[in-house]
Amino acid sequence: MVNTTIKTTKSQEIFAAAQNLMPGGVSSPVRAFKSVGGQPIVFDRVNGAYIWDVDDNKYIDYVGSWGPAICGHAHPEVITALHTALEKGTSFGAPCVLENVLAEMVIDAVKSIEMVRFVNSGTEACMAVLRLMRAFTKRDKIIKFEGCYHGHADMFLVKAGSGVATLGLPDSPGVPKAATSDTLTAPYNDLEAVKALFEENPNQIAGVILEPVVGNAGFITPDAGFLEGLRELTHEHGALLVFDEVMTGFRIAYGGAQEKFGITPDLTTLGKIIGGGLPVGAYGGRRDIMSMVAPAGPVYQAGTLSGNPLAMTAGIKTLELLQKPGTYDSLEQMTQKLTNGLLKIAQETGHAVCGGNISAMFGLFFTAGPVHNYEDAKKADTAKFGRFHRGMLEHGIYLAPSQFEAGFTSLAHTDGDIEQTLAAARDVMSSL
Ligand code: KE4
Repeated sequence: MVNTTIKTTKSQEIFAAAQNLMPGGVSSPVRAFKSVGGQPIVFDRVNGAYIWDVDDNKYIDYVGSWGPAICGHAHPEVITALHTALEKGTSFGAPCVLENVLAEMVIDAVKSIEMVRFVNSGTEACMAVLRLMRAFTKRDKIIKFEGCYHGHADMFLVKAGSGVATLGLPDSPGVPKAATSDTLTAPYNDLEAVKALFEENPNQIAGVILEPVVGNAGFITPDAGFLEGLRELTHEHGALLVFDEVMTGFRIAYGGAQEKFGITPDLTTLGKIIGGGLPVGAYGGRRDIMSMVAPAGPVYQAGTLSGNPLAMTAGIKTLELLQKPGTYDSLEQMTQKLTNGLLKIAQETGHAVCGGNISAMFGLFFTAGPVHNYEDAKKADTAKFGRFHRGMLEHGIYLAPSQFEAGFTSLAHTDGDIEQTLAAARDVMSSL
């Protein structure tokens, strides 16, 4: 029992039972609060920027289901659209015009995407894009970056971020050497290391995959020239550049981080926001590459529920809402006010903290920084982060339960919410 001022009786009962039924009592590891201490709160309902737990405590939510809730949870227009779609059934397993609609919206939004394939999660999108990279280049090796997370497929569980970093797992048992022997890693923001890998593995590297803004080692932004350098290096060595925009897509900008930074990758993965809260992932890019995907080409990938009408409906409505003029300016201003406020309060209360935001994605490290890569991130005081997280929770503020995750704002957060959050942070940081 963790000393807490909020009533968590029902959460504790439900979570205790859950631990007998599901490993760790959760459907995804990071939810178990392992690295922040205490036990997770069990959600009852969400709406807009808020969560209510099963003990009827209310929280301002800065996780937003890890990204999808950028328009606010249970947006009335999304819910209404889903009710209408539900009348026509839930899953077809056959072509449906809604897939055309969402595909056109994604292709219009993300300039590098000429064709797209829908799947059911970011993990599936990254798995498929890896197979496609290898098929197109006829090379097997890939480069990923320490601390970046591309879902839980075997070949990516090498120095991965997110829950792997949160739990401090040395990668994962059950992953055969053969699955990761072609996965090369480099520190994020280290072009020299990437150049060396290309020189040591001539004509063997299919491509480089990265989070263009990292959200799975905490929030880490690309140094000036890093993304451009990767574009040049991959061109030079006949390799592909793949942006994993599962988290940054439609969050950093409507056209993703690639629009924000003016870089054109060859392939992109998407997820989270394009599903509007229902399970969707996608991969897309150059037509000459995507045309290799079955049944147009020989690269096999499939999925029972891919492109299902409910998920397409939620994604379509969410992107429509994001198209409203001024969306990203208001997300930037509000998130900047939050992040700058938190940094200022940390400074005034004597804590070494660094961080920042890009649009509706932000992060805070309990270390003086700067944080350019995963090694830097690991210098953060995770125990202090845990105390901060718990303190904020008791003040009704729900932050991602790990130092190695990012924070997410939404169009539903108000200035009052930001003020309330900063007041809570001042309280908590004063007694950390
Ligand atoms: P999913 O399979 O969880 O839909 O997507 C995997 C994935 C791929 N690429 C990036 C950049 C991602 O951020 C993710 C998933 N993000 C985590 C949050 N750090 C999902 C939360 C969780 O694992 O519970």
